[in-house]
Amino acid sequence: MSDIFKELADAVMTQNINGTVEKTKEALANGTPALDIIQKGLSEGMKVVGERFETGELFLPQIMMSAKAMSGAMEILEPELAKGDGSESAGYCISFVQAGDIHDIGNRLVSTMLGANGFTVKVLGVDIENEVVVDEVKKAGADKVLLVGSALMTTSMLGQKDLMVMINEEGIRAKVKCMFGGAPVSQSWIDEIGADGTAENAADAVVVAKKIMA
Ligand code: HCB
Repeated sequence: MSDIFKELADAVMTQNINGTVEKTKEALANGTPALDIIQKGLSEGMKVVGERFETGELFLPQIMMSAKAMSGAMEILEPELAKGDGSESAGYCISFVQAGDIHDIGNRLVSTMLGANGFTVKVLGVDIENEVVVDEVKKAGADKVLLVGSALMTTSMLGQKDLMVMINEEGIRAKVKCMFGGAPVSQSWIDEIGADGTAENAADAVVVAKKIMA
């Protein structure tokens, strides 16, 4: 890992809110691409935070501080990511975080990247019930709609399975493509619930979304 990426990861890992923002500004000023700052720096730090939480080395207040640090950096980075490539419309998406789940950092990032790459994105936010998602699909004028759902917990992930059942029962499966992601989501889960794809990170999400919607 290069020095600046390590410094960014360290700032998140040590809950250094001001330091994370300062390092992010410094990296941008030095010409580091916004997406690299996130994927090679900040997200790597957040991964370690998650692991240390799991092993009991860190506690919830510390994760909250790390999340605050990363969110502060994202406020600076999102306008950079949103600049876009000027491409023609790639389709209509509805993005949301599953009911019971308030983890929004990854979903925001994926939504911003999709918007920057030609998708029209309706962002529903966190803790969204499946009924709301289905209503939004019905309200959408588009012939084809991409659902971009996130779940960061094994519990909220189960809601994705229920959503697939609901979409089938409502008779709208033909117009809906489903891309789900978040740490616990795997390709085997996607296959099991009959969704259309998953992605490891925001850059990958753009590739997968374009493929699914082509
Ligand atoms: Co939270 N939390 N948390 N948490 N949290 C996790 C998710 C655990 C895995 C930590 C652990 O135990 N190792 C764990 C879940 C365990 C499980 O279910 N297996 C957990 C837990 C248990 C909890 C609480 C229950 C803790 C408690 O209260 N006792 C609680 C739940 C609250 C709730 O949702 N009801 C909680 C709370 C919090 C906060 C508030 C402190 C904070 C969230 C702040 C926020 O989002 N505004 C938080 C955080 C930060 C985390 C970790 C450390 C990092 C998550 C994160 O932001 N990652 C996380 C550990 C982990 O994920 N391994 C931990 C960085 C982003 C950039 O990555 O994976 O979200 P991402 O998104 C990627 C990727 O997945 C993909 O692209 C994104 C961008 O690259 N992607 C998609 C995401 N969505 C996609 C959709 C698509 O269609 C395609 C791709």
